[in-house]
Amino acid sequence: MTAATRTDALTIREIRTVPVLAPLAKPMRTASGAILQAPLVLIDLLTEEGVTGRAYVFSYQTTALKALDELVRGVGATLAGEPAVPFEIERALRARFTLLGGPRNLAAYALAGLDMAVWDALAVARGVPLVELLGGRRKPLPAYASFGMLGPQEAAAECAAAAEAGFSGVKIKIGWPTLDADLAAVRAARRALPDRVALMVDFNQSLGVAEAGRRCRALEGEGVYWIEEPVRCDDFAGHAALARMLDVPVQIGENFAGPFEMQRALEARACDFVMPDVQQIGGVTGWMRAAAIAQAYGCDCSSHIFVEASAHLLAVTPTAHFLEHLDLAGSLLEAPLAIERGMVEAPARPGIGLAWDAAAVERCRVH
Ligand code: SMN
Ligand code: MG
Repeated sequence: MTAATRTDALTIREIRTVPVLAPLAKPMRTASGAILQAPLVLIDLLTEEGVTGRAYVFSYQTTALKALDELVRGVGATLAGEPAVPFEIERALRARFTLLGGPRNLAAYALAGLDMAVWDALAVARGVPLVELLGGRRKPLPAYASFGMLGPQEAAAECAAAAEAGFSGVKIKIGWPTLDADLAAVRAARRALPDRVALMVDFNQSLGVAEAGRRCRALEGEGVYWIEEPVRCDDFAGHAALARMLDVPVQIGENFAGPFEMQRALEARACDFVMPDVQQIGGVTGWMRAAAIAQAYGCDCSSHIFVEASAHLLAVTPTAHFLEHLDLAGSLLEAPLAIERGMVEAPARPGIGLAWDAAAVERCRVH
């Protein structure tokens, strides 16, 4: 069979979306707002060849869900009849937003979701898991259990259960009204965890630089593995000042708006670790560029939510660190991502491996 007759080439026919409010296993309180359920846009990318690519995007705020759904459908409609070629699609779609200074926020999320769906379709057409299409192989990845803001008793209980389940890391969110309350939660969590289990903390951008310095210095010596987003996510100078001052590593990245922002953060020495989010960083295409940048800086790279795609992408990330196990879409899937003794491995199914549970989707659909 010559290259010209290969059937792998796909032509996009239609984008279908379903806006949903997915229940979370546990509502998640952060110092910058609570997430009680996950507003998601489920994406089906249909091709002329009968292959369907699937992905989802997350609008964070329920009030933004319909706008994101409209954006995915509106931008997606311009792809009808186009070849399913991620790099060409990225170039064409980004060009549409140049006058806006490039796709940002919801527009960027929509493009990232379409990018993930195209890559999924390509892998499904070849009958291989996404990680293999990207040149890697499925492999077990260390995951950490990710929780919201928990009081001392609840933190101790959740940490003990996570350690029992085999997790090698646990993250709790802090940024309580007082440093004492932060320390009480951290110490309760640390006491409940064996030394082998890493304890991460996440301020969710809730502090000014001076208060962050005070609180982060107080966390030194408390057995914390990383301190995440102590100040505003785009304050690279502020994070760099903290990173210089602290022994505990500073972690940022879930809000990097594309791989170039990661490069600017690393060039500013704003962090010791990075954790891009596959939606915010620009889908599979953006992730692969970010992974190369993390490697160039020798920076350990973890993931942020989007557990299914992250299980594939971290397996082809040279400086792969931890997978964040915070499952937003599992309640809508026929087969949620499996986790075994704190380790996650991408499923052997073609593509990312997403199959919607139709009944669950209908129950959660937002009309
Ligand atoms: C987080 C923020 C927003 C949505 C989900 C999770 C959090 C994290 O910052 O790192 O898990
Ligand atoms: Mg975070």
